[in-house]
Amino acid sequence: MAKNIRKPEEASRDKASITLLQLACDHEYETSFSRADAMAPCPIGADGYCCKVCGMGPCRLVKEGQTGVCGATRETVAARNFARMVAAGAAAHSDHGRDLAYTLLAAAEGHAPDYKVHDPAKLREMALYLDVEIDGRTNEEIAKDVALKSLEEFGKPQGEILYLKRAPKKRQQIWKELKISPRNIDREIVETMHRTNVGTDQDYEHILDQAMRCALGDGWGGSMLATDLSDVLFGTPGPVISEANLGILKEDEVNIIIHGHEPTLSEMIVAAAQDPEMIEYAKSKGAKGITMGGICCTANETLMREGVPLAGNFLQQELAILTGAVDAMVVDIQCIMQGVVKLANQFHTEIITTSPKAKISGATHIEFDEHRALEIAKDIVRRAADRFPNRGEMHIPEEHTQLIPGFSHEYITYALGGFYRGSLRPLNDAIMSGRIRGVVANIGCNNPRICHDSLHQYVVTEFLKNDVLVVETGCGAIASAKQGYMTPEAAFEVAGPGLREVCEAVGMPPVLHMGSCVDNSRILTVLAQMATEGGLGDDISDIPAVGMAPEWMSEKAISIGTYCVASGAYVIMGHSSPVEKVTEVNNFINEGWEKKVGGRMEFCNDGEEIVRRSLAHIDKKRADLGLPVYDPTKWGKSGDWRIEEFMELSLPERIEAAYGNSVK
Ligand code: NFS
Repeated sequence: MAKNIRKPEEASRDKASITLLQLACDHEYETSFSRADAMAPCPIGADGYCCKVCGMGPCRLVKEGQTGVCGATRETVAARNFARMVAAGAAAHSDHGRDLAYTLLAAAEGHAPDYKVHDPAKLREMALYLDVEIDGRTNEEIAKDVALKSLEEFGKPQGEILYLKRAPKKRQQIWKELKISPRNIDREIVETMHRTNVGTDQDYEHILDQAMRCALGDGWGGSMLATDLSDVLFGTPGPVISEANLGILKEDEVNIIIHGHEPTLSEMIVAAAQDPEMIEYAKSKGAKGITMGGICCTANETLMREGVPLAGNFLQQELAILTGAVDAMVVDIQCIMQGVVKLANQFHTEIITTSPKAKISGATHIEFDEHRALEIAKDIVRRAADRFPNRGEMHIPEEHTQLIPGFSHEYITYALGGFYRGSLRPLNDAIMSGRIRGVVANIGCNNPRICHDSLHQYVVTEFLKNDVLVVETGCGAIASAKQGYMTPEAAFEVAGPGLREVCEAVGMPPVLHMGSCVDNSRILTVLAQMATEGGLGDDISDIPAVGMAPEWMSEKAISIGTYCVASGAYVIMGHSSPVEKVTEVNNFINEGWEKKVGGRMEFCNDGEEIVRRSLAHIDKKRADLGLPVYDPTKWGKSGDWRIEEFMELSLPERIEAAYGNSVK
């Protein structure tokens, strides 16, 4: 048994999770929290000193100046390990994008009757970037070519990724000069693996430049295509009302959790669960209906488009099973803990794997086939209903919070500028005037080495108080949703005076949910548009903005962080650095990269310090742009939120409050 077992309230900040962690302690159920307590991280690997790229090792470079059997230095080893993390993360995001392109192709060719083009406007926008002819052609004809062109982006023999031209001109020039413009998505991943193979690229700076090129192929390639293709197939998100946290599960309904990343099957399960025939079937098993809930980025995908409630983020996948109320957990790819199967065996829950790429020993495998998607989805829903009568004791937590997600970049420009002149101008103006001090993109995972949701919740609260607009994706977004920060009302309660005025004028929450982790490409698009809109410089690196993944755990987060840096952003990763102890490499990814691309990556696990560094960066960028010094006392004197207070005043006092001049 581990010596340092954390109490539930030390392991999570989320009340629903704390309740279930107490249950796990009482009944000795194993979770990622208890496994993390029981096993300290390997110190050699954690410091970046472990090399296992060949059979002469693994080499443990624990002494200063020590090299591997081949002579590789600590710097080479740490840079190789880092670059391989980027390659794995980029591969995961991008392969997800590729599958969506195949789905669009099948739909366009009539082989996948359950899918169609949902957003023809987005399809046409994609066509423009991918050089696909649109005049006089049907949606299906365009969709077929868009799918084929998208697939070419993964392996075309010549040229560069076409979406790079969505970046500001200056940024494209920087990439060109540094020779880090990705040529195609797969090639940069393969080349990173090649160069980090034993005896190949052995100059840490050169390896890390390739890591940036590989990551750019993710951000401006695989992920951006994944986002666009999902929008084309399932619709570009706009605001919807939904709820977050495990309290969305229902005692008297069949509860199905969809978990993983791809929207392809989960969208079908959502459709199947609404089918009257399926609802009748659930009733025949004694349930009153069917409830769907999402975990991880599948949750974000179906939330953004269909309003499917968020059951929780990464660290809540096992906790969902502990409720005893989940009849089936349907998973596809990425961020699915193998531990869910062992735990589910102690409950009535069935774990169903669906991806041809991902099986888990002990789980039921029902392979997804896009050609008969709805039929498979209905089978899965029936299986879940069949489990309903087997339920034992249930422990559904009370917590569930309202939220309004759906902030695609298209919707943000519409909300700010209207239908006919959609624009980011009001956002740039608000930043220029100082009403909004800057923007933070808070993204990424949970990590059981960190008190669950604690850093997400702390930093976001502080940013809002300091008039920083927060945009979010992934599990960070789910943390804020559970905290109640994704309703317009939250602006009245937490936001500083300037940000509150903007949120009130637009009717938007102070924290904008922009989707899943591949949808960080939406954030790149917003930043690129802000840079070209005018007034905030002419490149992403000029904007008073910071990106962060304070509770990161996945290699995907390292890829995201790296492409944000290569795009010019200051990025703070929380938790620990995989290269922290290798000073040269650690310095290179902040100072070295800053000299090259204007962005830098730092690792910091102290919430206060993350906030301090972020605000200092935002204020410095404001000063560099010649913008007024941030002064919260200038704002907050207008707005509907003051009406009640206003109505209690006498007429002269009202005039004074409104116009600032005294009337006697
Ligand atoms: Ni992103 Fe999504 Fe969550 Fe982290 Fe995993 S779900 S792709 S990797 S854990 S945010």
